[in-house]
Amino acid sequence: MAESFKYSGNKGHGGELHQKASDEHPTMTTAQGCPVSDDQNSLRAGKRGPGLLEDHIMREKIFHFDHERIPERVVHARGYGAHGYFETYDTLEDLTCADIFQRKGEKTPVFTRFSTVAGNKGSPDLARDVRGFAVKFYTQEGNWDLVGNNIPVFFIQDAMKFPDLVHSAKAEPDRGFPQAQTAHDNFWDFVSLSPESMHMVMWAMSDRAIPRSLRFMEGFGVHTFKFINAKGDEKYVKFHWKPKGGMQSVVWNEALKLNGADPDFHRRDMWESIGNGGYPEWELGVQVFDQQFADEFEFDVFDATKLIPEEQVPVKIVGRMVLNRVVDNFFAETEQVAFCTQNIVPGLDFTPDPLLQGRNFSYLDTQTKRLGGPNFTQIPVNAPKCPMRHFQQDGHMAMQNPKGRVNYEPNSWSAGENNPRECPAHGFKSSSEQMSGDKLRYRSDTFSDHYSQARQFYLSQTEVEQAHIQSAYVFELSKVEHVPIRERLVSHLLNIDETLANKVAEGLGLQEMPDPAEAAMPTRKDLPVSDALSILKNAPNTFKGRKLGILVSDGFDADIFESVTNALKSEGANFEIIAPQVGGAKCSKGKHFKADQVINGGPSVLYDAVLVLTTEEGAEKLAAIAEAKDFVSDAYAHMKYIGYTNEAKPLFKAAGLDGKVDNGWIDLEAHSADKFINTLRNLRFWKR
Ligand code: HDD
Repeated sequence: MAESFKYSGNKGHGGELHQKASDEHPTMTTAQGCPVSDDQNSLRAGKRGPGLLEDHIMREKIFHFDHERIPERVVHARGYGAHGYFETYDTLEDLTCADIFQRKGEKTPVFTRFSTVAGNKGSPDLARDVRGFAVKFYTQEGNWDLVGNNIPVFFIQDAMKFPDLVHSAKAEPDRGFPQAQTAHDNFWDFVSLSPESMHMVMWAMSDRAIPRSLRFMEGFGVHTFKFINAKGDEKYVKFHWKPKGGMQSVVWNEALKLNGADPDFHRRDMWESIGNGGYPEWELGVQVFDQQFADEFEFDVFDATKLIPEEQVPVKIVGRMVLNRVVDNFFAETEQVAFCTQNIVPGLDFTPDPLLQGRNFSYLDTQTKRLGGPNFTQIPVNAPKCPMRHFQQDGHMAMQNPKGRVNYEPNSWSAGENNPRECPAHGFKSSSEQMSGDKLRYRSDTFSDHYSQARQFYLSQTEVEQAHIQSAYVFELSKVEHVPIRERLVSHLLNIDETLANKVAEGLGLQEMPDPAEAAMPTRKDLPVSDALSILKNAPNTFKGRKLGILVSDGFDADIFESVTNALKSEGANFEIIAPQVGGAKCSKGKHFKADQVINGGPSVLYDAVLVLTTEEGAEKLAAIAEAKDFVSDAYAHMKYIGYTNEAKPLFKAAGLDGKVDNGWIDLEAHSADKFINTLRNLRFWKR
């Protein structure tokens, strides 16, 4: 991906041309194609005189610059996209006539954008937040946008509440902060007054909201959709993305430090993974069920605050998505990509889920505003890759007006490429459903259980994960200034799990335990634990796609370095060298290695595990560098595996780690590189 680099000096004075067009550089022009002779100096009256309005070249350049920004997305402003393909594992023709699922092995191009929800475009990647997971499939029968999240449920049940939810989560309007954080009064005030949000809030307080990498998280279509086959048979379906690399998250203290060390941590990781050929991959799974299941299920399948446990309806894997190409231009593609939940294709349909119904208006509306008119569908990243034939025309930036005389129908002009007709046999058909009832604003009683699945989620976590949830609530609520809001939230937790409520109340130092919140329905205590809901119970047991940080100084052990880096390569893992100088260090055999990071630029939070290779003298020197001490003490505090040799001990001692050796430390003189990698496959030493 690296560009070739050649410095062509620009002295910037003397009125001469410094960067001439040549065989290597074509002539620069204006947007109108007029060749530019001088791009350094504006037109002026006299050598030291005022500028001239006549300077059409400067005016055009500055005018265009002034218009470079478009409105950022009102939510999911910060995102990162990549191209790839979806491969269908097998035909699903018995379930759906969607063209993308008809042929085994067929590859369909996709564009996928991941995002955080609350922060602005420039906010840090490791905010505690839901991650957007939006996929545009360019199928042969139109674009299908599966606009999901990395959490399978949503905060609210009705789209009517979306503006309130988002207003409450974003920076408070009078002060303009906090940025990219829900840890403030407005958010917790809103959710504590909206018991329907309690299930998703629980997910947001879990490790799901601080993924290690966008590559290591699941994705969900959230809503129940419909599959319709060629005979018109209907089934309900929920979509799941399962990361091939397994799930993995960071710990909160690590997230806070990562945001300082590398605010672009997730996008850089995506960029690097695609660049080095470690293509991120997910499998698409479907939970398919019929009306009878929907009628018998404990909850309403049209309620987006509920999920269907995988143990109840297994996820059938139907294909895989591989992201293998970064964008050519971030603005053109990642910024201008316009996802719309209304973009579905024959063989799929919506359900009456009131959140989905509202979304189907919102996305089209927002894209029109964001991208300036109805022709955003003609921007290459949004344009379908199958033929489009219709009589829509004109509008801002219309680039694909229909050719010829016909722009209406019915018409009596002869058939041809420019005279399409509707096709009852193959065209999109909405599923037929009987509707009746009064016109009313109403929340169905079947949507009233707000706590049972929150409880099920919490109880399905490992102890480590439960502890993370407890401290996440304490952290967030401790940033809330108004004690009654804290208490109100704890009153909901009492309806979910008493131990959790007590831990949070204790962590907050609440003076008095509130009464449990009034509940529309009692919490069900009979829902079984669902292991699929835990990250740690589904640990991937691999170090593939992960990164080891190797802290070295002059004289570091060449043999250990070589055997570890070879073992990493066979695992499909990466490493970076961190040294006192970015120029690098010499190994014990005298060979010089360039460093990837200088110590204060490569803190251990950037890595999944660390290795320290130094000499005793080197360790003494490292012991005097604050960032080197942080490197190892943070790795220890974040439950990371630490590879070392005895020479490094002075550094560990200076970092306060004397006597702290546990099974998460691997002595590379006593153990082979293979044993080291084998241990790293556990990803963290949680027992610490
Ligand atoms: Fe949304 C963007 C996901 C509810 C209105 N949403 C947006 C994106 C994702 C989601 C991933 C970013 C797409 C991209 O990368 O460009 N949103 C969801 C999920 C929801 C959800 C999974 C619940 C199941 N959203 C939701 C509701 C509404 C919106 C209920 C409005 C009533 N969402 C929007 C939006 C955005 C958006 C305002 C902002 C920018 C954009 O659409 O393109 O229209």
